Amino acid sequence: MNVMSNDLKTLIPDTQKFLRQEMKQFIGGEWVASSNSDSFSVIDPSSAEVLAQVPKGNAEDIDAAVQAANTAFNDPLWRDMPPANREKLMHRFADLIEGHAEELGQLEALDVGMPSFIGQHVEVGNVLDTLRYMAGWPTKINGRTMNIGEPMPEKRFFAYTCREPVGVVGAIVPWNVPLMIAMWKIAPALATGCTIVIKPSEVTPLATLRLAELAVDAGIPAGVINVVNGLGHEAGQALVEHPLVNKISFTGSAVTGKAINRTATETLKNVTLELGGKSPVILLDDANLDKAVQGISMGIFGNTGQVCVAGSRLYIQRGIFDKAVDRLTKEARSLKVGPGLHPETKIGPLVSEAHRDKVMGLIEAGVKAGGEVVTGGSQIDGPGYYVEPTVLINPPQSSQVVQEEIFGPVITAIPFDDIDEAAALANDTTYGLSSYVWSKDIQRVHQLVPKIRAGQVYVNSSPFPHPAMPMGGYRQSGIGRDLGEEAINHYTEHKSVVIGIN
Ligand code: TXE
Repeated sequence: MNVMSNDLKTLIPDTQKFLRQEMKQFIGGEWVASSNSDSFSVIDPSSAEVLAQVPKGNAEDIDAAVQAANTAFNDPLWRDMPPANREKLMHRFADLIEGHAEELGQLEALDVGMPSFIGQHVEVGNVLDTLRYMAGWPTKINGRTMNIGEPMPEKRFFAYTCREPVGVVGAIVPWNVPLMIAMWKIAPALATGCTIVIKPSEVTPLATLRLAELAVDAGIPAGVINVVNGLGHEAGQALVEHPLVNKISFTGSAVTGKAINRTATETLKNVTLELGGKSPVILLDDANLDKAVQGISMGIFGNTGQVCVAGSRLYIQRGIFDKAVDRLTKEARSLKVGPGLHPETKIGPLVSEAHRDKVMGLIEAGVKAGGEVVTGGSQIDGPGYYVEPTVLINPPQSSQVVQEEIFGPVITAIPFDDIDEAAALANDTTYGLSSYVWSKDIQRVHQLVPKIRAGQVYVNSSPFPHPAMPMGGYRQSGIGRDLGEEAINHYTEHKSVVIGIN
């Protein structure tokens, strides 16, 4: 075993057993062979070795899954289930996931490359928090009675609104935190009485398949959660086109999000898009530098920077620029890079060779544009797809490395003089997903927060998606919101009922 590769002998028996089974589609509550014999390989990014062969589903498989989801949606067993029973099922599902947290964490470590400790405790932790938070909603989704007066002479009315599930949801999920993002779409679907067909990323499908199996073990009726593996332009496209799918919830790149939005227009689907970001971090000169450096480091190097809310553009008030860069450099150098299953690993490999090459290309473009690498900047030789945590100072604000989402362990640092300049630099991007402010001065914080055009502002904190807080972006970071009450709204239709009573 290469020291930079996962040692599969350290996997727990449950994970080994799951990896040995033949991967199929999960449709109507059972494993189903794909309509064709094509498959793709799932690769361990720490070793470039094949972990599993997964069927390459097509429009026929998507149709079978959508039909199963539509049947389950119209089945009184699910449709008329009392909200408290739905809540109970969701808690049972969460308890079962909790019992399998180590297995799921290991699958994420193998598939994505993240440290298995993070997979088990941070990612699966968020999966559980999301499911349990959303389990509180079924009993609280209500309409209103409306006083519409007497709009016609001598005719009286009783009027109310009610909320109904939007129907069959198509969820298209990326590879960076696959299980967590799948649950951001599954949990509101369960809470509102929708059914769902998930198309995981072809790069990281394993843990999502295991999750669907656990849902059935928890008693969630067959057909409520279905998983079809396949490529984006085949299975993904077929899901977006399918006339029985009422809503698409997508997380991924802005380019694909725009294409999906165009396709979904044909059948006028309800669409939620959570796209990329290029999130600014504003470090003011009064901040607690120890805490700020740790938080900034976690916010860009966590999950090897493959996080949509990664704080990738650091703006430092000029007086503390050198000191802050020096501290961040030391912090970056202290992070242990290695395979996900190794207990000391803090930073895993990037998810694929193609993605590693994209990240390296952007670092090189940043240097060509005038940026200076103060630490990192290189890939690490070996079979895995490793890139050193990288700090790049003073690239031009207009350069590709500052404007384009890198999705890797790379942070740029640029000085500013006052908060108006900081806000202008922060907003100088096509994105608007997340943002970060580090300062102890509450007045300056409150002056800055309203100036920032982004769906989230974290003050004196690295990012953590809380299930009660809506998650999504301004501008080209997306449409709509995952999580929170906003997600419940996106998964329900509002019906107005007006009854003449005389
Ligand atoms: O994303 P895609 P990719 C960003 C990040 C990354 C870049 C490219 O910058 O480097 O996107 O990653 C499915 N119809 N983010 O190429 O293409 C695809 O199969 C329907 C940010 O992996 O967006 C996968 O399941 N579906 C992001 C999913 O879309 C299609 C997370 C995401 O793939 C499709 C991931 C189509 N035509 C990448 N084409 C975030 N917001 O967190 C592809 N797919």
